Amino acid sequence: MADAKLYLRPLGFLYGDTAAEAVAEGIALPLAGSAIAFPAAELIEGVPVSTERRLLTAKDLQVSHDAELARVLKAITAPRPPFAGLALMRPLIMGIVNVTPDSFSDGGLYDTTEGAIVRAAELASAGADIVDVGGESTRPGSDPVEEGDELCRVLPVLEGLAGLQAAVSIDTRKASVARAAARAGAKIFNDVSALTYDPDSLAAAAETGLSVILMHAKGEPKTMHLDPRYDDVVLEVYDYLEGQIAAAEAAGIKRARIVADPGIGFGKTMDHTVALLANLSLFHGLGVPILVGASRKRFIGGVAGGETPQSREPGSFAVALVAAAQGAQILRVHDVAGTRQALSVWRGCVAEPGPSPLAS
Ligand code: 7PJ
Repeated sequence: MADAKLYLRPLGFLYGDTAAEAVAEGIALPLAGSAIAFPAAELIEGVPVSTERRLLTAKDLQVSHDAELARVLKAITAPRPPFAGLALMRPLIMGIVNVTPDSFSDGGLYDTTEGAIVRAAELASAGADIVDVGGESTRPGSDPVEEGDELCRVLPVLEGLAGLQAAVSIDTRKASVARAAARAGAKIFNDVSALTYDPDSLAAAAETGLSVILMHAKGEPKTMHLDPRYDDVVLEVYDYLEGQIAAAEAAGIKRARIVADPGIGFGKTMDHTVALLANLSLFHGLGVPILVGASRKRFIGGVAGGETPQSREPGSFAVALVAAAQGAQILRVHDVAGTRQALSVWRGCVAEPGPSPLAS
């Protein structure tokens, strides 16, 4: 069965000089063209009838005559072109700017607009590579927002971000909002519905030239948390994203402009989320950069306690490292400075041999 569907999950990551040496020796392969290498991978085939999983070394992978395996391996190892003008050699940080009325303790629209602009500037100076501006809450249990209301919330903010030292992303499910955002200078259309909510979204992305983030969600925000079920959450989310990437390409959106996101918390239980994060490296087989947005989400409280979103910050840093260690290219977070510190210490320790970067 040379062309049956299969999945590869890179394992056993190496970093820094060790990774480069192992790749040069042919005993490991580069992950998405980055400085991370993997010496082995789990092969998953026969899904769903007779699913079989076995470990293969980098050598096994390279000598395989299976065309589908070679295709997936190429997708995993190939360098990723810059996304929205940003090189992907280290994890990028996307800072969250909410322009939803419940995000600020008091004040009307003017305060919210001003507050959001100030917040975006703070995040950029804290080192955010991207700021993600959203005017519709899509948290579990939330109601949809009218298009006009959403535009009124986000447009003045986007207009106030001209000249910001970070790429601007619009977090929306609506094509008209994305089109207006593009006119105001946004570079990224971040859609938690993977361009499926609004029938005009694929065309809007293609016509504006915006880069897109395609996120998996099961169900609608209002009800998605109630009883999500999957046979195999990891493979189902992968298949869904693969289909949406193909749909986006068919609509004229270049692959270099696409990022995939497993959609942490969107129609997933704590166990589903943990499975996705533990198997994140599998998603490199999609052949596009991976974004993870786990910051302050509910599952952190489920795993480790933490009733309020703010109290889940340490767990959020831990998830950022779990994702970065598997080569995730973009991390969507609330605390940009804290995430940067966590990533810098981690990178300093794993990627650069010699004296500890903490010693100075
Ligand atoms: C995500 C998002 C996410 C992407 C939100 C929250 C809910 N966009 N927008 N990925 N989450 N791409 O931040 O708690 O996980 S809104």
